[in-house]
This record gives sequence, C-alpha cells and structure tokens, in this order.
Amino acid sequence: MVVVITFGTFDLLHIGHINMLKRCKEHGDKLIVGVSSDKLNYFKKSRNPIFTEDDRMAIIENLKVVDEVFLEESLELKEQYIKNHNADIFIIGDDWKGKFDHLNTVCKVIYLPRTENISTTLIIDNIKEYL
Ligand code: C2G
Repeated sequence: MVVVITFGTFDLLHIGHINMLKRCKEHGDKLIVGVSSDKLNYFKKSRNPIFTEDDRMAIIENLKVVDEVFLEESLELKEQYIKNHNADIFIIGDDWKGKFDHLNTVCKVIYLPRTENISTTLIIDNIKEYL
C-alpha cells in the first residue's frame, strides 16, 4: 500500500485545495493530511485563519479522498510526521518548490503545480469588495 502525506492550512476550502488533494490521492492508496494549526498559520502568514483548526480538520477529514488527518504544529517536524505515518510520498504545491528537497532521504518528494487564479487571500479580498 502506498501512503501519501500532504500538508496545508486549507482555510476557506476552495477548488485549488480540492484539486491538490485529489491529485495527491491519485499518487497512492491512502492519503494523510497534516492540517496546519492556528498558531503555525499565524507564524507562516502573520494572520489568523478564518476557520479554526478544529473546523478545518473536520472539513478535511470529511472529504472522500482523505483517509486521515492530524494537526501540523511545526514546519520543522515534517520528517517526524512522515516517519510516524509511514508515508512513502510527500506531496505539496509548487509554491514550496525546493523547500523540502532534504526530505528525499526519508521518502519521495513531489511538488505539484497549483491551481491558478484562486486562493484564500483572493476570496477574502473579493468578499471585502462586495461589502
Ligand atoms: N493549493 C493549490 N492551488 C491553489 C491554492 C493552494 O494547489 N490555488 C495547494 C497548496 O500548494 C498546498 C495546498 O493546496 O499544497 C494547501 O494550501 P494552503 O492551505 O495555502 O497551504 P499552506 O498554508 O501553504 O501550507 O507545511 C507546509 C504548509 O503547511 C503548507
């Protein structure tokens, strides 16, 4: 059985997230998703997510391509998360290209192209314009 692991905040779930998760699942039999904690998201993006970590985890856990979720609390713990879940492949969007090459010693690392013209930030900006 091929186990795939991926990570993300997945705030205001949108089609870019869904495309990424579907393509992750196509690379294996089991898909495990590390959902970034509220704290980690603040560290990465200097703002709090709109949806809480509990809600984001519940949403991701209930997608049919996702088999398991856990809370990602630090960017530095990737190697440990990969080993804990016996993952064979680590996949992430190409906005992170090159950033996780060192994990190639632990498992296969794949960067997939992002879906264009959609992001959580864009959604927030669009909603602001409507108000
Ligand atoms: N994504 C995508 N297309 C978009 C937006 C996002 O393919 N238009 C992908 C990202 O590349 C990532 C996943 O969807 O693989 C989750 O996106 P984010 O929630 O923005 O993830 P991020 O906050 O970058 O967290 O440890 C790594 C991080 O936790 C990744």
